[in-house]
Amino acid sequence: MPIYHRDVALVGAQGHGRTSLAAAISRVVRDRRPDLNAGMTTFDQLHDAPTHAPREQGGMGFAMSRLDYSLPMQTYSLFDCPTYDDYLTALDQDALPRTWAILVVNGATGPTDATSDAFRLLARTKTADGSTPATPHVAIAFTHADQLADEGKRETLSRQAAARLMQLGVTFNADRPTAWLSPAKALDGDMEEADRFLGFLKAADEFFPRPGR
Ligand SMILES: Nc1nc2c(ncn2[C@@H]2O[C@H](COP(=O)(O)OP(=O)(O)O)[C@@H](O)[C@H]2O)c(=O)[nH]1
Ligand SMILES: [Mg+2]
Repeated sequence: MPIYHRDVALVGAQGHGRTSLAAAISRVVRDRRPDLNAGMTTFDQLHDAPTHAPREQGGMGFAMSRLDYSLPMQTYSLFDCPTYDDYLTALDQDALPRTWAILVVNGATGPTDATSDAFRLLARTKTADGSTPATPHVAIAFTHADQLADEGKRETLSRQAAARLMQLGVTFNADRPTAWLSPAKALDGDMEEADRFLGFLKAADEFFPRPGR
């Protein structure tokens, strides 16, 4: 059976849960598919992606948190993207048109201007020939789901996030993968939460075009 690879960029405002989401995904896939993920970096080995530009830190080396994992039919490289544009140099520029982005939004507080700024960094990147804007395929993950159960309020925040993406030129389909997740619960080993994570990843895989086709 063919195996497809996806690069997945986690983008979002500082403090909205990117690192927690990456850690939770690593726990879920390792727990559920240990056969496919025997040698993976585990959630407790992940380091927090830096937020400030290296040049502001006196030339300190560039660092980005990356997690490789597998699910049936797919391998993934998940990038916990810092909220500054230097991280883009570490992504494969040719791969950007097929990069799958997860916009991470704190579900307790909603999207902010920093959410838009973080996404804009990715969306404005050019492909190798310098001409085509590489607008990635984007799913939306609301974190802190344990802190906001009210369906009406969730609906309002979803609309706000959709409006921000539309302002950035990303067309918004009603069936775009959107999930309310609690990385905190997934990291505690909550089984229902793990199912929700896997459902979200599966929905995104089915929604976005397969690479190489
Ligand atoms: N209650 C709750 N807190 C969370 C959840 N996910 C993340 N957090 C907390 O939110 C804060 C910011 O998360 P972090 O992953 O560091 O954000 P980042 O800056 O985007 O990487 C941390 O204190 C996390 O523990 C969640 O699902 N529920
Ligand atoms: Mg972080």
